[in-house]
Amino acid sequence: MNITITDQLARRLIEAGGEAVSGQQFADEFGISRTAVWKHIRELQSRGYDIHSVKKKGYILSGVPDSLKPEVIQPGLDTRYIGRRIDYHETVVSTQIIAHQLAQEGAPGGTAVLAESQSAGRGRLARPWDSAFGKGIWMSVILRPDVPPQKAPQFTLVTAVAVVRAIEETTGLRPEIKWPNDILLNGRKCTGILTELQADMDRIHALIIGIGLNVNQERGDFAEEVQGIASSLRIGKGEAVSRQDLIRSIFRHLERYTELYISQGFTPLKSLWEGYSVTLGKRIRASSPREVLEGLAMGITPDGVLELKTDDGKIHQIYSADIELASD
Ligand code: BT5
Repeated sequence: MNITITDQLARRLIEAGGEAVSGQQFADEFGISRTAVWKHIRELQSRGYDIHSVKKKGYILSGVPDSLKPEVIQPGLDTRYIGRRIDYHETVVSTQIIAHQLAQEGAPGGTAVLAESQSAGRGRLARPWDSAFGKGIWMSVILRPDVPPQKAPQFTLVTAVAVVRAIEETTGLRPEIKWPNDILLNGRKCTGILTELQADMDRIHALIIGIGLNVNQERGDFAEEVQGIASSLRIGKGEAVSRQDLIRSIFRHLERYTELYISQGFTPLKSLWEGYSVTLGKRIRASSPREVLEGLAMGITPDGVLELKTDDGKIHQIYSADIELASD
């Protein structure tokens, strides 16, 4: 990944936190002339950076574009590894596909693939994921936890907790989790999580965690098929939400909760997860390609498996399904 001087200059300005940086300082740091500095500044302005120059002081940054480029996301990011490498694209088929390729090529754990839009974003069972340009967070994070493959499904639940916490922190909204991979806002889906695996029988090589988060869509921005079931943070809050703040917060919470899960197992996360659940204690219908079961959602096991009690008193362990609240 090539970081241009223009991008490095942008990063430097963001890190200056609103303080002026003189043209001479830039020229010295980057080994270029002051005229060249000025040209890079012009380039940044044309990309939407709000930069003005103050006589005898230098350049001051007072606004960044609504972009997910690494030079905008990474300043101020306080994670150890998640988001330290960002692979940014305007349009991709699916960030999952790119993340799988990067993982196979040996990309380090924590690498995040981000796109402004996806032409064929996907959900579970290859269902389509609507990914409007510039309106959401369409991203795939590569993790390389040293745990056996049986522990992979719980990463969906761990990620759900991380994303909910990040939404709360950034917007003050209070989303809920629908087992296993949906996050809801006022009963409508605002986030879907897709956990995929590269593994052999006893070892995970890479987990590819896909997160699709509707941030700034208005109702009309959604594809017709999902308009009746989808929501966005903007719709919930009534104002635009910063995708940049949200991504940094997701990275931070994801790192913290995955570390907790790896070191202490699911138990410390279980009660957190339960606090956000809309599923537990309700009568639900769980559909999987194999069967449809209806009954009471009793709880989740320490492994994150859903326990459902059917009317004959039998308790079923459900590993993956689509859940609807059943009308009794
Ligand atoms: C999911 O699947 O919810 C997982 C979605 C993961 C998407 C991310 S985006 C970044 C990364 N790259 C990818 O290609 N994928 C991941 P599932 O539980 O199967 O739900 C899919 C269903 O959600 C669809 O059949 C629609 O009904 C609905 N849906 C599609 N787009 C939506 C949207 N933007 N908002 C809300 N619901 C949507």
